[in-house]
Amino acid sequence: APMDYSTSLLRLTFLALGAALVLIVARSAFRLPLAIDAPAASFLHGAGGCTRFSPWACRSPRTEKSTPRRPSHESDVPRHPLDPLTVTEVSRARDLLRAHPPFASAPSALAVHALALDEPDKPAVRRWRKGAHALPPRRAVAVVRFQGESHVLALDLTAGKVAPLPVPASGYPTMTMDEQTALCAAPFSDPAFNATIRRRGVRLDDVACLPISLGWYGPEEDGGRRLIKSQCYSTEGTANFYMRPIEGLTVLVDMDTGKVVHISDRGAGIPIPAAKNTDYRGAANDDDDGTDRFGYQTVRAPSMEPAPEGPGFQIEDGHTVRWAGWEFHLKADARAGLIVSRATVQDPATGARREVIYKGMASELFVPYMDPTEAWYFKTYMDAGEYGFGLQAMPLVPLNDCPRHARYMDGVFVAADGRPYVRENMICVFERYAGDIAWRHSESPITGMDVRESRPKVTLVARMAASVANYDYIVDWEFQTDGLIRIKVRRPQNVGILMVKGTPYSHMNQVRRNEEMHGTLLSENVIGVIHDHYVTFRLDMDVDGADNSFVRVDMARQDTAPGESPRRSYLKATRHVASTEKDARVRLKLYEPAEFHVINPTKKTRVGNPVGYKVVPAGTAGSLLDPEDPPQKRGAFTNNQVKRLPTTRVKSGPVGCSCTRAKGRTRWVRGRTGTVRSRTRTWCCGTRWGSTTSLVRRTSPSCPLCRPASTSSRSTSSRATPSSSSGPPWRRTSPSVPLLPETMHQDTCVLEDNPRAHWAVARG
Ligand SMILES: [Cu+2]
Repeated sequence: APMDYSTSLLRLTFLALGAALVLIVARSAFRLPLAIDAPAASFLHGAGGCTRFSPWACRSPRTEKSTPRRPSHESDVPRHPLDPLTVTEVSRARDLLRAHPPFASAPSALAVHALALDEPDKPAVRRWRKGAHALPPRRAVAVVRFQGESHVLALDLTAGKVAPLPVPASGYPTMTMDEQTALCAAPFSDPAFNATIRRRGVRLDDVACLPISLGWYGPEEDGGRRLIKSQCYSTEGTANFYMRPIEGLTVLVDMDTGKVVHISDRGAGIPIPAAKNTDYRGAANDDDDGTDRFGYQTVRAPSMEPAPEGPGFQIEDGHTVRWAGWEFHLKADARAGLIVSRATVQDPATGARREVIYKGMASELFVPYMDPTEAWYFKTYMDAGEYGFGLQAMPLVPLNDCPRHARYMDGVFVAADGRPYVRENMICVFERYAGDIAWRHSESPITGMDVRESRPKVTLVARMAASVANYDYIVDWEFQTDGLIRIKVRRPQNVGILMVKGTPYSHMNQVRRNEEMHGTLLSENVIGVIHDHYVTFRLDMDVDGADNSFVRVDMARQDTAPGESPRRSYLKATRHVASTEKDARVRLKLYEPAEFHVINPTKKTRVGNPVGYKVVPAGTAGSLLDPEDPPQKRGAFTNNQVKRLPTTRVKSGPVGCSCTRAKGRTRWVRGRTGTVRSRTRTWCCGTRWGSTTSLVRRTSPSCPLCRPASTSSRSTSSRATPSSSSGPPWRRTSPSVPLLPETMHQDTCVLEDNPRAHWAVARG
């Protein structure tokens, strides 16, 4: 039960204050500044510095005092070509936008939906060396709305130039947080809405509404307007208001005007589920003295003290992470959440630094619900493109979300009014040790050798957690000492907070035989609706250089010839280098297994195989929807579990895609002044980032992983090095991989996996 609409602000508010007084609480929590147009420079200080668009991003004086180590964002400067826009740069971009002719006439009417670094071209980034080269010119791409129109603009922050870029043909930009928050209040401005709430015997103060993206279902639903649907819940008696839907009540709102367009009210006979036993807060089970009502032992994370010399990793210049031979650039992104770039690893045999991934990130999350009825059919969320995966990532909770020795990284994002704000502690980096063994071997007495080798499994994790309405996604990028990178997407709890449907039924004995419920009766008056979660990753692999090929290794039965062998059959691997995009569109089949390798055909291992990485989809699923079903057309990137895209498509700018309400096909453009090429057709969102997509099952414990396709003899020998030699032995393994030859230019791998609907169980 995931979903995503929503305003994290509301959730925070509910968590902090319990239910109640949504509007009033929300309004006061905004800490409205005296003047919206106060100088941006003061944005970090005091209540007056908070913009009304970033209520949770404001730093309270208390927070500042408790984190004196934190570098000042106001004086931060970019130090790497891929560093995200700084506070100063965002402010600069804002000034440029507001002075740009179309917007200068009414700058306060300008809404910034996205503003991000326009990354320099890959060759320039790969060439760049700290200290030896100046930073490439800093550029940005902005997606804005102004007087009912979308605009995409290229900003040259150094030269102070603004140039318009082509605007996607369909769809709208990611909603701003400000919009998502304001939309929660929109229904209350409509007397008919208030009347129907009262008719149900619900207090308006107890009602919380969430903006739910619409998808795209044809022009008759579109009308050229930026629309959204709002559905509401009763917060009475529980923080888990998601369990108390006011079913069948759907409010269509025009996002540009904030006005209610239409109200569909078909659920009058459906009771609001009871609040009893729905509260997930720990304190809800406590007695007055703070102990658990039933005497359950409270389990706390064991403390894991860093070594006296400090944690085993360093973060240099704010974004460059180094650990156990690994080095990568890490940053927060409003849309993708976190982005790992320029991941390289040191070869234990030669000491040389070897490239692995140029850029990797979540490109889209697609969550279609499987209920075609009026109040549910449109629930086909794109959590990244519509809501902003990074925008929804809340500050991590030290010691509970990340262990004691973790270090934290902030996100600098842009509010709708163009001002920068800081999302503190959005990413954490830490060494993980969970008691597992990375490698071991003991000799048996048979050989007479006294060998007992064992290395603890210590990994490095970069983590974020996005709270998209009721749903919390934890994304871990985990780096191993043997060269493996594992991307995990999890929800933290087996029993999460569900997006449920109200029903008149309180027991299965009331349900007619063969009645289609589109889900499971979880509790009295509550149905958990079947749905999918697809998380798509784009992995732009640069294994030992940018010249990589995508190889599919098909495994099939080979029959022996009569008399050839006592065996009648064996498994034979056949390698195909993808030469077209179609070649690298993978649909996984259990009895037609395959492996997926990204190789560098120009670089060979000692025995002559090309080096490469294997991309391993873990926990996969394929969409069962009709390919012509509107949600599936939008989410067509889920048609394949692994997909390679041509290099040319990898050039997509960071913010050029308009996902909200986009039709199946949309367009994106490269966002760079002077290099704007013709528009390229591609699927929105999933492949927007170009190259690869991996669909990950959100509910599986671990998802896709990239790892060496196999172990080279060199790495094996290094593993066998006695631990008494210099340095931690478990850090000496090789990422090199033997693979097959071939040529072809491509960029990435991918994987995917996704989930069939999960049937959740409600508490109570
Ligand atoms: Cu779910």
